[in-house]
Amino acid sequence: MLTAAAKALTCASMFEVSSAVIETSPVLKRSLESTYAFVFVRITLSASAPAPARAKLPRPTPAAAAAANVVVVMVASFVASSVMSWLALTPASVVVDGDPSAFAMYARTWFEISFFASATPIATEPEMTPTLRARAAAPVNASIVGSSVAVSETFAQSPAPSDGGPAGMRRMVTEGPARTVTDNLFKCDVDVRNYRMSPVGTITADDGTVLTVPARTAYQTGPTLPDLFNECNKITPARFADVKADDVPIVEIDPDGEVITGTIVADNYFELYVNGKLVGVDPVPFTPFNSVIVRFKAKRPYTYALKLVDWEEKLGLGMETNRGNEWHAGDGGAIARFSDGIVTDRTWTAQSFYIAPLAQAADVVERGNVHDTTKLGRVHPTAKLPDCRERCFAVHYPIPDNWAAPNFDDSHWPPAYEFTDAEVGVEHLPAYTRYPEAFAGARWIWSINLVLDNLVLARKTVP
Ligand SMILES: [Ca+2]
Ligand SMILES: [Ca+2]
Repeated sequence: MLTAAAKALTCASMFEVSSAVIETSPVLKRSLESTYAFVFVRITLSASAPAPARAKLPRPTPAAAAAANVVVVMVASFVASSVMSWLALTPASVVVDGDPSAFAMYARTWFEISFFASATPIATEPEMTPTLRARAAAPVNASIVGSSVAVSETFAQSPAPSDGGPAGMRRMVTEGPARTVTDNLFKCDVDVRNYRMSPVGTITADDGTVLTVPARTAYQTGPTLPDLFNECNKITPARFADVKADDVPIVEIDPDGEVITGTIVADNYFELYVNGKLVGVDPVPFTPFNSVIVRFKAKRPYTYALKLVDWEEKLGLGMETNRGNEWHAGDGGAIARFSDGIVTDRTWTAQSFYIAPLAQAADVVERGNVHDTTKLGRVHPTAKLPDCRERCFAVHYPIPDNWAAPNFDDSHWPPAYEFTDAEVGVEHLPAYTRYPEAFAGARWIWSINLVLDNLVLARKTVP
């Protein structure tokens, strides 16, 4: 039997491809709410030994020819499965979707390709009658079914395809509300309209990581930045010309640097770092809306880094009360202008690290380096908000320890997205609109989704 198989293999290796037919057929697959179109290539090879060689060849027994067929199909299947696995595990090569079900679809598609491949006779020696071909294909099909089931299960259990991708792309998923740790970070001494408590909580992600929501901040430990406009401190200058910038203390980054003045507004909270050093924190974590003026001394080159938080009342769920609806998803935004000529705009980089509320974690799709939720809408009022309420999901990404450092490589972060005053909803905020010269030329920035992205890190290096 072994000798016969060897002879058949010799025979098979001398086959030449006399014709190749490539067919493409679209296969529509429905998964969860989405329909994906898969086009797979079915290759039918009709092979026969060249006439001169055929005469000299030992005629393989039907069993040997069948065994050769099995070996050829097995090798082809192994190569195909290796390519599929490689594609599926290489996010740069295949970005179909960010959820495990997409992997399962790969596996199913792989099974179909394998099935068609095995059902297609590869060796078409005259001895290979239809019955013999079917008999030869049977064990192959059986082994492919077995391996496909195993591959399918492996893929279905895999985390997002971003695993193994660029650093920082590992997603963590949470479901439901966080546990409140702090009821309120900030109390306004003045009775103002639109005051909100700023709670902090913790929630455990699917991988066991305990996350702080809406964000881990330096609010309680870092220096508070001076007010440009803050109703709670009764600092509300009528004009920017009334602001005494010279009275603002200078934070020293470099002793021999130049003094730079900046004005910043965030919806809702920000921390400013220069060269990895915390210059200061936003005095008001949530609302009322406020603005700051900051001065620091730094020497070029230096790097601005902003931690930006859209605060929340429903901890872990990215929601707050709005016009009587306690399950409203708020939106973010930040704008800054510095005396060195730097303004917030699309030349900054910005990445999202906490995305909520989501009906399902699969709504966040890692496209290249973007944590994309575009299909849900990026701004109010077009943003499609889920009705999952306290059962909503959130997707988090680990924050690199050195994200604010000048040598942190942010080349894998997307460019910041710019938003209009109307999109951010700040057309009537005196903390911002009262001082147009303080923000001239600057644009509101955020990561791709102004509504769903709740923790955003942004950077800009000044050469
Ligand atoms: Ca604020
Ligand atoms: Ca939000």
